Amino acid sequence: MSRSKPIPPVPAGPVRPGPGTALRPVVAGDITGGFWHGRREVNARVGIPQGPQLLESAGNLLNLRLAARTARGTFQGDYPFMDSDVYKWLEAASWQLGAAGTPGDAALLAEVDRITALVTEAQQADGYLNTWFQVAKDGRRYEDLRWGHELYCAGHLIQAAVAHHRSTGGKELLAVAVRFADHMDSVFGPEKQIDGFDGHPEVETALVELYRETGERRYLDLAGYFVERHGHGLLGGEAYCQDRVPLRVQENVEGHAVRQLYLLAGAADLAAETGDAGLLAACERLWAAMVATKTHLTGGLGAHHDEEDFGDPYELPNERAYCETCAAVASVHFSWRMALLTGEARYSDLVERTLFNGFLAGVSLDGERWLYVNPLQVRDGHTDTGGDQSARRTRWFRCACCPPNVMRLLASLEHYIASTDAHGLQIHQYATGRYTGDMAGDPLVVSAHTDFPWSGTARFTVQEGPTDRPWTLSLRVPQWCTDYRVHVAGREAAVSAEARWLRLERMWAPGDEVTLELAMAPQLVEADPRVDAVRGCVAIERGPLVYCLESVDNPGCGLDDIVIDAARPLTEETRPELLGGLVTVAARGYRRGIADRGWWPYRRPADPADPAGTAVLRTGPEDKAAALTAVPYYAWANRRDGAMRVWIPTR
Ligand code: FUB
Ligand code: ZN
Repeated sequence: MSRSKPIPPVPAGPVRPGPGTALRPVVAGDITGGFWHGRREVNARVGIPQGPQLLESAGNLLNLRLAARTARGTFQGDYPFMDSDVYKWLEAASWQLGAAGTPGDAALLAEVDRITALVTEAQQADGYLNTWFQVAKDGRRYEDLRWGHELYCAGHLIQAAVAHHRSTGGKELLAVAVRFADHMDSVFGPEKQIDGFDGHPEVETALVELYRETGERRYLDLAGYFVERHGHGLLGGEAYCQDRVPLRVQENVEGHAVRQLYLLAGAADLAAETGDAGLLAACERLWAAMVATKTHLTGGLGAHHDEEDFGDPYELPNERAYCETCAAVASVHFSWRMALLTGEARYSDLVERTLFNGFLAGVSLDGERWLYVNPLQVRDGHTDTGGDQSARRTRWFRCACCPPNVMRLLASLEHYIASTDAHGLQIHQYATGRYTGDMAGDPLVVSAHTDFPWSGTARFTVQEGPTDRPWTLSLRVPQWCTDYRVHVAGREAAVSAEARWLRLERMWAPGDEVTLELAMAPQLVEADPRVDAVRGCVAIERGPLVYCLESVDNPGCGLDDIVIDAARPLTEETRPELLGGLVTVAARGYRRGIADRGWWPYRRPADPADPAGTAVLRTGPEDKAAALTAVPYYAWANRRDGAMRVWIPTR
């Protein structure tokens, strides 16, 4: 494949909203260096290329051949959504083909073409496509909307097709997606064969994007129909599949976390296209309630292993935290749409926190092993049951939804960094690269150079833009940052953040430079006191990174016995040789000497006036001072198995 890469006239990434949003994605983005470039390089070199072989050995590709009747055998895998892994991989590979570093990757393009052909052959004449129902269920379609995942898979197919079309100009996969969408449109609707929706949302956001790609209004209407049919008991009324209550009146997020978040992403897309204020208000309300009451420090979402769902407000366990990697991906999708819709910085704060912590922990540093669940603690003496929900990294899963989800987000990450509007360009995330906005037809090109998250300094250079009128470069001040300085052309600029956006409105010329310095000393944070699981504990953060203790760095006693001395300062150390290069944080604390309690572990408090020992750090004669070493959470579980904890007791 030989392609030049002219600047596309419209945003080339996963979300291309119409005129109804406050902000628009940049028309082109390119991460050229620094932290995220490193993670994306591993994804491009190791993560994505291993996909076809893994999909072959797990049977996903054979299922397509069986559906096409070009092979003989029985359905492979345990789940009706095996096809979705193929589609997510196709989406990841397509974004990768569109990324600036990889045009002309002939081997990857050949794999995409080969697998696209398998998908095309498996599709039925009327547009239907789901290998589970075609092969294992004798073609009995739509008999189990609650669990069948047919439209969920269709959603992933559509997103792959849009990515393929936007990145490569290829129309084959888009044609498959359009045929399936037309089929769905002929079957689903109030007056049609089936009045219902899929128990796993995903098709809603995908159909809106297909509308954006093709201009076909029926897809937007179908997405709207699906969103509105949730919550009326059509699938039995369970929160699990978002059927207990309509989104418009729902008070807090509930049920299966990934399902909830994909549905909200679709609702935000709909609000963007239709201007539906009620739907936007529901999205804002649910996002705020989720963040205030159901979000782990890492941005992880989903408290329960049982049903992979949200817990009650403030029910945020550590060692049993579910925090599925897919939920982190879905959260980024939802929050980014909300950032574009409203222009508010808080949505990009959550994107940042999730990307650097709850999301990135999902893939090993070498790109070969994965976590499906992302706990905040693994106890000393942990017995791991293995399997998909293991707290140990795994090569692939029986339910392999998370790995290709990580691949597709990393491969499209450049589209989540910056946005543009009629006034200029906004930087949401700090990543070395080049971002091209479109200010009412005028290209704006700004490059960024930063060592973030290791340092809080980012330098921006105007590369291109109108010189005959002022425009605004906006920089987000992250939620964790309380102190910052800005220099424009080497001179300190007196600028204060409004709603955490620094607005630099100037007559800019190519070559103009802005330097932002965000103070990012390590700090301790505590949780809302209603989070019982971590009462009396603190966690270490530095900039956007949440830190954790791992037993490999803290030998000599179990992590369950460690107490941090919160009054002592934290210090940091740059460790280029450790885990790909990172900054560690050191704290002082104690290894708690536990007095013998006899056979019964419970007893009356030593001080009835202060039963939990909350007043001061108490050290007993048997306690030993300890130096504690913390590493970024995203890097945990990349060495030998052991204990880990994010939240550390203070007494
Ligand atoms: O049901 C499809 C996917 O499998 C969900 O999104 C994940 O939570 C896992 O259950
Ligand atoms: Zn998953």
